[in-house]
Formats: sequence, structure tokens, C-alpha cells
Amino acid sequence: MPTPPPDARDTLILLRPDFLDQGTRWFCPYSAQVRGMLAYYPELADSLEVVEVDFARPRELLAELLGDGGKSLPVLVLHETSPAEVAGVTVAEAQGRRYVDKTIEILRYLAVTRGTSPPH
Ligand SMILES: N[C@@H](CCC(=O)N[C@@H](CS)C(=O)NCC(=O)O)C(=O)O
Repeated sequence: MPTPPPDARDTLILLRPDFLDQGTRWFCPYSAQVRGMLAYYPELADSLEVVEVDFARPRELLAELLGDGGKSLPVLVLHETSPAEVAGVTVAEAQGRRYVDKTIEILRYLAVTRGTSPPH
């Protein structure tokens, strides 16, 4: 996939590492998997708007984009021009926006649409 212009990128929303929940600092193992794929294939970042948010709910960006500030992360919100049908990936829709919210399917979607190796 050619690198899309900045205003046509998919938005990847992750939990910021060392987020605070009930007085303890954590990292999100699901977000870490996606970060791992971005580390393997640094060129992926050029095709994404990557945003890290805090654990506290409501999560403002999720509320704004998908109307659900309590949604679990990570989430990949697809640009309207991005492919909506990828084998093995369930693309959901909210507020007219399409998104993928299962971590393994986010990895699969990125692999198929960006041309990297897929997750095993
Ligand atoms: N939908 C994800 C699960 C992701 C998940 O459970 N993330 C946690 C953080 S590590 C979360 O956001 N939980 C919801 C919450 O407690 O607000 C998947 O199947 O991969």
C-alpha cells in the first residue's frame, strides 16, 4: 500500500505504557503486541496516526470517534478510504466510522493492507 497522505491515515489508539489504574502502574499487553509489530516494521508508522491515551474513562478520543468512551484498547479506526473487507478481520462500525478492535485482527489488518508478513 502506498503511504497515504496524513489526512487519510487509519488511527491506531493504544494505551500509554505506565498508565495508572487503582494506584498501580501498568502496561497494556494488547497495546504492546501492536507496538511490537510497529517495531518489526517501522514503515507501518508512516501509514498510521498513532495515539496513546490514558486508562481513565471516559476516553475522550474514543467517545468522540466511536461514541463509546469506555471501549477497550487497542482500536484501529479506519479511514473512510481504507479497505473494509479483509479476510479474518471483523470490521465493526459506529457513528459512521469503521474500526477493528481485536488485537490479533488489528495485526492481521495491518499485515494484509500494508504487505508485511502476517501474524502466525
Ligand atoms: N479487545 C482486546 C482486549 C483488549 C483489552 O482487554 N484491553 C484492556 C487494557 S490492557 C482494556 O482496555 N480493558 C478495558 C478497560 O478496562 O477499560 C482484544 O481482544 O485483543
